[in-house]
Amino acid sequence: MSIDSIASAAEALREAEASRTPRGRITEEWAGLDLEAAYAVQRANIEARVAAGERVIGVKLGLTSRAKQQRMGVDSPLTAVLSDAYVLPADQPVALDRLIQPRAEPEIVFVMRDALRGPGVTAATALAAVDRVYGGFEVIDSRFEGYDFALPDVVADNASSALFTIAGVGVAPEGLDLALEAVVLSVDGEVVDTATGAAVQGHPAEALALAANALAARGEEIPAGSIVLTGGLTDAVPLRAGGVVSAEFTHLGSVHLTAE
Ligand code: OOG
Ligand code: MG
Repeated sequence: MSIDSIASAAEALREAEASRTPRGRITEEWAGLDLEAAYAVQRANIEARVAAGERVIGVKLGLTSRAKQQRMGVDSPLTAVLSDAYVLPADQPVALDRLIQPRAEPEIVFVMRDALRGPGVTAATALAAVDRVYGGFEVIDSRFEGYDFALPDVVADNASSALFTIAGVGVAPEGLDLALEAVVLSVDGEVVDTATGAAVQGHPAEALALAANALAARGEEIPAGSIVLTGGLTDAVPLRAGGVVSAEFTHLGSVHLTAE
């Protein structure tokens, strides 16, 4: 795909986000938008954010759990980039008028002590580079109408990223069995879903290793200090004005999201 096409597809996604107007799949409009071109579109829009003064603070994985893959109809994990503009301070409500069709999903989140660079990163080496582990929520907001996308579309759309928040002060990874770390997801006090860390690639550290190895294939690494979202543990739930969505983790604390 030509550089011009990558730039125009990137602009179309920025425009959808800025105007809060969801659009159709870009893979239908830009023939030849394969996975490589999609990561180039993702990168172009991160560069635009950085040029506008935002800072890259980490990496996220998308579609690492079967719950997410089945719901979205895409069976391959992907990576995306976190900017400081996505941070939602704890206890701050989600402003629905700034978003298109927000949904919340509970995630296990790593903060890295050391850099990680693939290839060949294993779950064990990945976990050894982690400083602290947090429970959190990601708020996704696809720029595609009804979350209707193929893998290159969602890659180009920076994996539907919009906001994320993390709970508490974090826990050192050594004492945790993250495959067995459970989460209970509630909406307005009613339990709607449950999962354990094994939902994401068998273990969240497998997801972290996957990210390091996938980034290495594109010449990138996970720098020390990065925040890494390992992917929704359950299907995401829509946010509604006045509603409360809660994620209670076994050892990682509780996170509550309100929306207005
Ligand atoms: C894609 C974003 C996926 C996750 O945690 O799986 C993601 C989507 O579901 O719109 O953030
Ligand atoms: Mg997510």
